[in-house]
Amino acid sequence: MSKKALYTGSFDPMTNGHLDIITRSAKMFDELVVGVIVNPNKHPLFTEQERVNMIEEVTSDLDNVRVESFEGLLADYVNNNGFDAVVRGLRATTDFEYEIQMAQMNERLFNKGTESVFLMTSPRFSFISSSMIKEVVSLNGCVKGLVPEKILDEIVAKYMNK
Ligand code: COD
Repeated sequence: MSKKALYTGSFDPMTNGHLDIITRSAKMFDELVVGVIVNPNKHPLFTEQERVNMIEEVTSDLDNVRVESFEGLLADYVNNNGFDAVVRGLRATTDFEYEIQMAQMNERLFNKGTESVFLMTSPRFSFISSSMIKEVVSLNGCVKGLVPEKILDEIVAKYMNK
């Protein structure tokens, strides 16, 4: 039976750490949906559409990957769309503490035994986070090699237009 997974995040903006998790999990499942979460209480730098477009551009060569965005409870989206697994990435013990809480809460909320699946970060990407990228770019630092080449200019331009 074909297996369908969801990789969720804020992706504000997408980094090479995210791309690595997407590429690796796309090999593990028949279908991978990258789910951009829209939280009305947060104020992301990039709009929902910009985040979706950037991920679509970068993953256009991965045939079994598509990008969606959604608002509200992750478990509702998972239950309504019948995912077999939710993929998350782990970098450090700080990620672990948050992720185990979220996985255990979701275990109660998921309907049909959807599994949370964790992939360890690749060492070369372990220090990368969206917030670190934004801080460096805002101070005119170079993030080449840390975000996908195709969206580097768009990320830098965001701060030039501010
Ligand atoms: N290497 C490997 N993995 C990475 C890297 C990297 N360099 N950078 C990020 N990741 C992983 C993160 O650990 C995470 O698993 C994923 O990629 C996405 O990361 P972010 O930073 O874009 O997104 P988060 O972690 O801020 O997203 C949090 C959510 C928005 C997904 C979460 O808050 C949520 O699910 N909200 C929905 C509301 C809800 O259902 N709440 C109840 C949860 S129980």
